Amino acid sequence: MAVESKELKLDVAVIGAGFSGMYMLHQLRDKLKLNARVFEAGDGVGGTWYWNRYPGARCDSESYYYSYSFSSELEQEWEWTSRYPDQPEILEYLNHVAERFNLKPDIQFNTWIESIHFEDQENRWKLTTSQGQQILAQFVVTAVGCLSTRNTPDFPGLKSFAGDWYHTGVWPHDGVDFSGKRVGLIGTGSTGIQATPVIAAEAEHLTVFQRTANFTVPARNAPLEPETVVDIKANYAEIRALCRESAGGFPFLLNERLASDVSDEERKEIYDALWEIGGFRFIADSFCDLVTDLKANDTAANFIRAKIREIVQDPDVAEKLIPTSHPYATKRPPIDTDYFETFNRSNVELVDVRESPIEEITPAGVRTAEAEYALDILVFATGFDAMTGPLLAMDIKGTAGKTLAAAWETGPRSYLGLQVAGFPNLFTITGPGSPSVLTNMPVAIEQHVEWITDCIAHMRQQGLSRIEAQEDAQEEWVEHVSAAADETLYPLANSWYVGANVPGKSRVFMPYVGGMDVYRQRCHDIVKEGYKGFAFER
Ligand code: NA7
Repeated sequence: MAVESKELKLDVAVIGAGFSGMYMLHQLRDKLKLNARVFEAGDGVGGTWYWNRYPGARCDSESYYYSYSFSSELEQEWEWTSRYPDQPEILEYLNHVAERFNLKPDIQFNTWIESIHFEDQENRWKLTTSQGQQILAQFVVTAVGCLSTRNTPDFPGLKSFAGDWYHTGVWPHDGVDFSGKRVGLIGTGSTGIQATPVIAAEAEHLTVFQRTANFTVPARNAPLEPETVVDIKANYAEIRALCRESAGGFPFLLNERLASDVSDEERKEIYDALWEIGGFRFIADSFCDLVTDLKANDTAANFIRAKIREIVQDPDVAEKLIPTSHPYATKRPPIDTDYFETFNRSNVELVDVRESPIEEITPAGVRTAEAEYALDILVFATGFDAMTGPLLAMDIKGTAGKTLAAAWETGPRSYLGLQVAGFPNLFTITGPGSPSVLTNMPVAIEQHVEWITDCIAHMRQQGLSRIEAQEDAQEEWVEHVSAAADETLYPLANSWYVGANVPGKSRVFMPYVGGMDVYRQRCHDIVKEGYKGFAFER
């Protein structure tokens, strides 16, 4: 690990050592030969996969394409063991990458960046760590992830709880022993849906507190057969090319048929077959209008609702589990292993907190408007202050001392999700306004890292010292991001995509829904047009 020095001068300071920060470091240091260092709050690499160690934590993208594509040696030597990699395996992979590319000596761990202030005259940033260390850098690249600032609802009485409580996003490294315990779990997003069956199998009793019933389809996880691994490795070039060409960064193109193109019977057969295949194929291989046409969406939503009624034995519990508040996939669609089946267990209870809200946490457990639930352990699977949270958690001040918080008072504004006007030489990997969370993340990350690398290389070659997104280009992009969202059903849901999960957050659809393929082309064209929308200075 890099050693802290009092005032450090860098070409580039990178914040965060997850998928993005690690690849960014590799590009800056090993390709451009720049003096770069990564600052990481944790004591290891991995980002999301370092922090989210909750039971059942697993990726929803399949292992063979939820990985870096930049090194064919890496993809040939690494062996994934299951269809969807679990958290320990992804963390092991990321540690392997860090070792293989000798990244750790240039990552400063246990370091929280408190402030990032622009020094206008010098065209450089001054960063301050929580330990008081100061760093001067020409460029700053934030690689802080989209879902890394935890959302812990401020329930009255939490401090009085006599048991132990945990947020899934900062799980103890040596795990939590649920055996013989009465456990409460708040939240039924992707995390709660993954954790529920695993905790239920271990705990004496599990109470799931659900605010919004969620759609989920089976993941159908399984070990990867040796022949499958051989086949994947033989076809990696094609797989990666498909990932780069597709709208979602997946190695399969969206089916182009409409839900109305087929009869009711055929549609049911298609959904039945995809339910068996599992995972995001349910969306990609069914119909292309599920998130743009409410009638089409209803066909998928009603199919899943019927499945819930079929799986869950108690009809009252089934009705509570049936989502009615939003169209399918307009909240991030989870995939699961035995989620609905878990509610057939005698040690699992479902509490609808929309019907009877949580009023307080008591020393003994959780008290809703109707009853008190005695608990030994409370798990918050309550998500994140998504996309803007990790950036606003730092005190970022751009030109004329304007803070990022002020610039984003009414919601995030950026050019391509890569830069913010008024914040020169600051790049935001998978920032709001880019496809990010709507894609297979490593694909979006690699595209941003490579674009930033090329941009800095261009500046060095041309003797340019400052790049800044232009207000008018930013305005146009913000409008485009919002118009693209308005063509879909996404804005109908109270999701973290629009910030609805965090009280008081401006309601803005944050990721770019126009597709990774379209976005990639746009970024490419902008470079071809002489970095249109960006201003440079010598
Ligand atoms: P999510 O998807 O934001 O889910 C959080 C869950 O917690 C969701 O069910 C929320 O209900 C619930 N929640 C949040 N605040 C409260 C309060 N105050 N009371 C009761 N319930 C609450 O986060 P995840 O960690 O599951 O997933 C995040 C992403 O990580 C995921 O989408 C993948 O991309 C990976 P709500 O639906 O808001 O009513």
